[in-house]
Amino acid sequence: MKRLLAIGASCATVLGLTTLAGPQAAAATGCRVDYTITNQWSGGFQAGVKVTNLGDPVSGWVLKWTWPDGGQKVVQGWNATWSQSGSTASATNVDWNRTLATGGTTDLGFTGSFTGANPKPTAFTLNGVACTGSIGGEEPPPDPDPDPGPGTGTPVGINGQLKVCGVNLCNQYNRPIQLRGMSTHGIQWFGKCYNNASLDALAQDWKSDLFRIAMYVQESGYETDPAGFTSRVNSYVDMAEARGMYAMIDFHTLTPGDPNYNLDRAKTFFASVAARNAAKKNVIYEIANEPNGVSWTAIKNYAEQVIPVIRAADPDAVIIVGTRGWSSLGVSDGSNETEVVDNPVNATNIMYAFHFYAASHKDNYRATLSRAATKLPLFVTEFGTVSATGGGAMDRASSVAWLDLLDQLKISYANWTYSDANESSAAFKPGTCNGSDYSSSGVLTESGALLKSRISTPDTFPVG
Ligand code: IDC
Repeated sequence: MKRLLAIGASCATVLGLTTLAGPQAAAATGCRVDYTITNQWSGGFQAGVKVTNLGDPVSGWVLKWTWPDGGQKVVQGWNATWSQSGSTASATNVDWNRTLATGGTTDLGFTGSFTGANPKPTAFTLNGVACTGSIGGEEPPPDPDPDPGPGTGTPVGINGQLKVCGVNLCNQYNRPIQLRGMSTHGIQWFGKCYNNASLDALAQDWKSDLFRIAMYVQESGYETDPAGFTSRVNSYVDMAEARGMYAMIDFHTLTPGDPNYNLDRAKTFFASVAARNAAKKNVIYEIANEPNGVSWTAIKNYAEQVIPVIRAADPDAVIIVGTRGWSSLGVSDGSNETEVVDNPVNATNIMYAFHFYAASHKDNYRATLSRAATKLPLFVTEFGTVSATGGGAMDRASSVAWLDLLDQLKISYANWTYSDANESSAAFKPGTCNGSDYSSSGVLTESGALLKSRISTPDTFPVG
């Protein structure tokens, strides 16, 4: 309201019509559209369309534009329902991106056909209002009395040191929260993707709460250079901290599947990173990514040896324990959560990992998670929108069902991967990390666009 009054005072003529109806009826409107042609071939092209709502929050929207030379047609689009009438294209929200907060963005895209020169559209409307990149056609004056109030600030600034309370992840006020964020790919391969520009985009543009640092142990990872990988992990922790994000240190065991194979390495590594980062509030430890081909008893035994090493240096951090069958709570091995419920790790302030890949893991995995969430503190430290190989087509319906379920249960998550790997689970198109643009919609894959639109919605962290 403060902002509306300020605009009314400075540009009464622009808002003259609406202010006549009384200040309470004068909804602020405004939008910005960034349209990027990301690929073009003979007669066809692909474009990314980033929509930013600059006005009051909207619940339901239609974006329209008219092609300047009438030569283009939308062939297939995503993240909206698309149609075209004559030379006017329309994109209508789908259910999960219906709400756009003030400053909220959503990334859409489509493939199209064209004849002629394929000029970009220059005029866009959102719910009938011209998208001029400002509110009501004018830049608002700066707020003379900015009042951040509760609920603003960075995720770590608001929530502080985390702890497990009951089955929830809780903040410094002992209130349950959900963290939403992204996982790196293997840092031994994709180090070029983790730099100041990409971390800025993750914190500011994606509004991510969490940065998971996937440090493979095998596959040219930690075992080849323990000191080098330890120091890289620490520098990523610092980069996340500088931007107010939580950092999850993932000891990314995968093959071999028995975490005890790496027990000595885990003790050495965690003793070092826990001592170095003990005073920080933003660190979460994940001690074994995906145990596989191994019993729950063996995993529990590993956890009960590694956890005390971390606790000795950093007594209050949350620690996450992987579960049987690639962190499926045993489901991928034909078991279920009861083996953990009946025989939990003997430690406090811990959570259990649950992983899924939306195109491979559906209703029976969702049922397990829902059931287990009433009994165990769970953290989805890794999931993909695609198949368990990390590739194949994105399964949008299953991914949205999963994300809705996680939101409903307030289960925190990190998506695989914030990288430009040449596989459909990656958020960026191949080659993105060779450049410096991590923000425009044109660099996102279909999975990246979905995740960015989900993660960047405002957090509702409870305070006090
Ligand atoms: C995959 C990567 C792929 C890499 C492979 C082996 O996406 O590029 O070649 O690992 O290192 C997991 C694992 C995660 C996998 C991912 C997709 O935690 O390391 O990454 N996945 O297969 N569990 C289930 C799926």
